Amino acid sequence: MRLCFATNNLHKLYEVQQLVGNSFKILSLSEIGHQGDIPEDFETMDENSMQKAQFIKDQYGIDCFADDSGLEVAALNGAPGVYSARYAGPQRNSRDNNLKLIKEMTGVTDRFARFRAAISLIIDQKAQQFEGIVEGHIIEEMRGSDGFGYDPLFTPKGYDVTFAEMSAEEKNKISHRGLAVQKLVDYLNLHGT
Ligand code: ITT
Repeated sequence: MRLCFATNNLHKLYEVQQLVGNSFKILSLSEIGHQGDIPEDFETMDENSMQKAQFIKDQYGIDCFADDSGLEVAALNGAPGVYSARYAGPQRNSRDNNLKLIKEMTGVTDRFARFRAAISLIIDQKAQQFEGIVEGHIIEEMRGSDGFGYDPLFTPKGYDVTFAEMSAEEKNKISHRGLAVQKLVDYLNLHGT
């Protein structure tokens, strides 16, 4: 079986390819000939991930899935949340985003945060959604060089290391995306696709 992963984020693509292994073949957007942005106009991850999957399904007629994800920080009332990619501005730069988060969290004692991933799948004219959440804390300075996005500032609950100090395999075992993709794989196995 072949499914397109409707993402322009190559880090997400890499993580999901590692997770899925040989269960099914993932087609990237470049492999199906898509270039450019995919609209994400809503204010929830569930709606945005469905919009991304539906956009590719409508344009190319191919079964696909999409991930919309982000970091929700309790002391910031859930920000950056659905705006995680563009927290510090439309340049969508991870370093700028991390520096802004460090600044917003200066002097804040409640460091609780969670990553959330919403995956939408469109297959055989049916839509399904899968969620993954990982809880943890925001540290004061960036640590580690693996991963992407806010990984250098996030320590998952029960760990001293950040996601950026873990291998992709270690991160995938406990991450929001890892948990959501596991549900996606289980669904596909159960439905014999
Ligand atoms: P696509 O929409 O093309 O998939 P994107 O990067 O724009 O790529 P999102 O709109 O879902 O994806 O934004 C997700 C942002 O949330 C991402 O750019 C990071 O800033 C952050 N994020 C999500 N998952 C993360 C993870 O596993 N580690 C670190 N940061 C993450």
